Amino acid sequence: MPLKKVSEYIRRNKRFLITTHTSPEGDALGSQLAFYMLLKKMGKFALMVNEDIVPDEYNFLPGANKIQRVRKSLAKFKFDCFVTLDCSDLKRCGKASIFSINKPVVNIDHHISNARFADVNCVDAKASSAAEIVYRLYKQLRIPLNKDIATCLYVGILTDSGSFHYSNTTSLTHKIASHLLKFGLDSAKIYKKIYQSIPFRDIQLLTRILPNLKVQFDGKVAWLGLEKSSLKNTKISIDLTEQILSFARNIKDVEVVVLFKENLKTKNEIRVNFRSQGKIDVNKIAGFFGGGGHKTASGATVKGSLGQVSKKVLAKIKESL
Ligand SMILES: [Mn+2]
Repeated sequence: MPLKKVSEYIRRNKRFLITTHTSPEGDALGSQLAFYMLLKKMGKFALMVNEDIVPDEYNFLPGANKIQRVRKSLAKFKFDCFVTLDCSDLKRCGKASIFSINKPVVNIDHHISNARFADVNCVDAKASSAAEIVYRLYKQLRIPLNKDIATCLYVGILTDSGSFHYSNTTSLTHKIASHLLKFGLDSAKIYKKIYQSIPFRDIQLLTRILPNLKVQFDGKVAWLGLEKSSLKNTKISIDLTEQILSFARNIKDVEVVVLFKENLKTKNEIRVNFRSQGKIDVNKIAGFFGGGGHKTASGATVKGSLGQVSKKVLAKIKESL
């Protein structure tokens, strides 16, 4: 992984546009903000531009208010380099990808399915998170950390490691987290802000959805189909997908969890999210349907109705059980 090459790129250029994937979560925002602060510390000019807003539970992240939404007027802005964080391909950054046209692109990521779409690809599928790679960049460039930077990096690692319980959690993950906590972070408070701030109405919505959860293939697969009508006129502030998946993951003997969700914007299109306990490579299964991600967490967007897509995908999963 060419950390050195990225470091050279940073040293050589002055003005950067930094983005991450659509529907950003902890690692997307944590790595983006920490990378932004790295550039600032080096006296560079940088702009953070995302397609989507920062979700409420991540608003406490230092610098979150500096993230801008994609808009036309930004086209006037002059920059030398386009950087993506936590994106497995250029499409994942949504509308922000228009800024990559005719610019050198740097890709900092940890998805095994990463398409190596950039001029400099800094991809390590063994890293727990994109934030972990940004942490290594700080080391490589000898830029000292502070409490704000440590908070962003910690949140990236915390969320992508499932609060240190997913199989991507290694002794190195804990070692880095340990170093970050030394900057006076309140880990209990951070956890509460991200995971224990669910509005009651969202819990009520969850209790209406969860009865549709099913298990199949000797209880090895848990899955749920979500129609768009069940979400219509509902304000949801939680990451519903993540909540359902992590709940179903706790079922005894379940190896794979799948969520099928009717796309709110596009007709006849289903977003499929996979989670695996480790035995089954869901990156491969998602890859079969044109998606990807990690071995234990992945996703794909598949054309068809809820019934058609779930049938096809469940049949594919059955093959790998
Ligand atoms: Mn990530």
